[in-house]
Amino acid sequence: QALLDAINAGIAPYPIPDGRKYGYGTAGFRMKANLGLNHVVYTVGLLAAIRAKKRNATIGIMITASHNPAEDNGVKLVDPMGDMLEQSWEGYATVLANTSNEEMAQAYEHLVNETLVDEIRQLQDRPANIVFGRDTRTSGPSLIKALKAALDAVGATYHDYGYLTTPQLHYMVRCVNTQNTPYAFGEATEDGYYKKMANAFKTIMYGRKIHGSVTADCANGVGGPKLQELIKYLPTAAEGGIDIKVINDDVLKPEALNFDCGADYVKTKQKAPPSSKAGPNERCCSLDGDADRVVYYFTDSNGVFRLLDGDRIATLGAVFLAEMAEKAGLSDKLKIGLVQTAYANGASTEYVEKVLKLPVVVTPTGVKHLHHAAARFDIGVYFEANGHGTILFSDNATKTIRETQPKNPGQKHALDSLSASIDLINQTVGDAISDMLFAEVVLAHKAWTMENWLNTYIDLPNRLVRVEVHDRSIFKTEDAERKLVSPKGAQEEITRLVSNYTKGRSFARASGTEDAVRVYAEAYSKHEAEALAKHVADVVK
Ligand code: NG1
Ligand code: ZN
Repeated sequence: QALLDAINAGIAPYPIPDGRKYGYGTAGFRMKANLGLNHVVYTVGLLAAIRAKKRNATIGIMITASHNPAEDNGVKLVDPMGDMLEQSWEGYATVLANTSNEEMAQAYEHLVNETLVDEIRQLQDRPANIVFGRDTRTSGPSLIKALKAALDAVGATYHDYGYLTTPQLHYMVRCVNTQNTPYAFGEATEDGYYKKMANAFKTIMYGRKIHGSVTADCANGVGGPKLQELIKYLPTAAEGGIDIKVINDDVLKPEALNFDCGADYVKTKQKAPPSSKAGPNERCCSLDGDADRVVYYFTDSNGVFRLLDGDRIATLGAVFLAEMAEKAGLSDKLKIGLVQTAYANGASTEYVEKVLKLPVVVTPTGVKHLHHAAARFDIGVYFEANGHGTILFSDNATKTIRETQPKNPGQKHALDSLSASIDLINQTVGDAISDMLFAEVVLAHKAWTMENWLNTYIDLPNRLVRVEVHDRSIFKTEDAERKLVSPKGAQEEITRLVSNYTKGRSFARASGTEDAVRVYAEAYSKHEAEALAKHVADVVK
């Protein structure tokens, strides 16, 4: 009863504003921070404690709203290996968030009984340990206060990391939970994170040189100060390292966050942030507000803006890893594959299958689907076109790479590069800073300019349109969202339209984050891609 009283007392300052409904979506809870998010965060604290007992491990909580406007915020849970919360628990999170203050203690007790049903006594007595971090939004501190109130109420132990990027928090969770095991991931400190990455970078760069500088737009988010910190650990250009020009790293002006800058701006607007001073052919990249997404771009000699999105980073990574695996003599032992969604440009898929001769798996939209599919390869490369992605190395791959004895210097270099890649890449989740360093390393290895990278294949012209519909729930898909099974007859109509276009491909699906249906179309020419998109949009309207 003391516990239940504590829960009730703790949540008293955080009622649900009238009529609010919350849902744990693809990226956790996300909304305007002043619409009762502290209530939601409190319930997430309660759930995290239950989850920690259930898994007998440390659970992570990240407070961020990524690329959303400055007045938004959000919260998500991180499972023990640094992966996203298991899907079956998203429903519990939603139920608890929508519980009124009066019923909170009861709901908590009910959830404990339901989820810790197996060996309820032992599990209840287990300690619950939680780690958390937040981005730079001004609503952060008050949300952390609500979170701590929940954790104190249920007697959980916790560590507050303060400011972290989302992928840094994922890294910490995995480090804490793998300490003193054969799978130790690293030291669970920021210093440990930077050292691991910088050491891997130095190994993989041995004997190579990065040409020119890279301008990194940090969306005026938490990635700015963190990237500045990492730079202190990296060799400078003069020392054979890297020249990173950090821009948009102002975290003191809250309203500047994600405003006219950042990965989402660049990808959606298809242009460089106005603040960028980079000249023609200069390498640029943009992170998003919590630094889990990155896209590259440059302006070519004709002044045309060129975007190198997640598809391009994925193929770049695959080229490099396949080449290193071959040089290491491990091509037969390591099954390398790429995971994409239906939004990946058809030319990238063809390039991977026909030129690189690697398998491509297509999954539904949403990072967790891609992540799981990638885990089935020895080396699984996955990226969404928007720049969120990473590369997974299986235990078998890690062991094979680390235990193979090189027979000549070439093989040794390849093995060292693969081994360092395992450490350079944040395998828990997409990490803009880590992905950026990896892309830089690969470009240096191949001595590729931005033009070279762009010319590996030519994107098919494409068009993405958002269609407002009366009820998007009637749009049901199969085959990784590429075919509609409902409404009846729609797919036949789309298939017929597509057959009229050279290299035509199109699909429609309900968005998981907005109240709309998205139609994607690509074809041989820009004109055709646009016409196809328009016709398919007419079918779903
Ligand atoms: P929806 O709204 O379900 O299409 C969008 C993005 C995804 C992903 C999620 C956020 C497109 C076409 N879709 O999903 O790639 O980033 O938001 O998790 O860009
Ligand atoms: Zn993000």
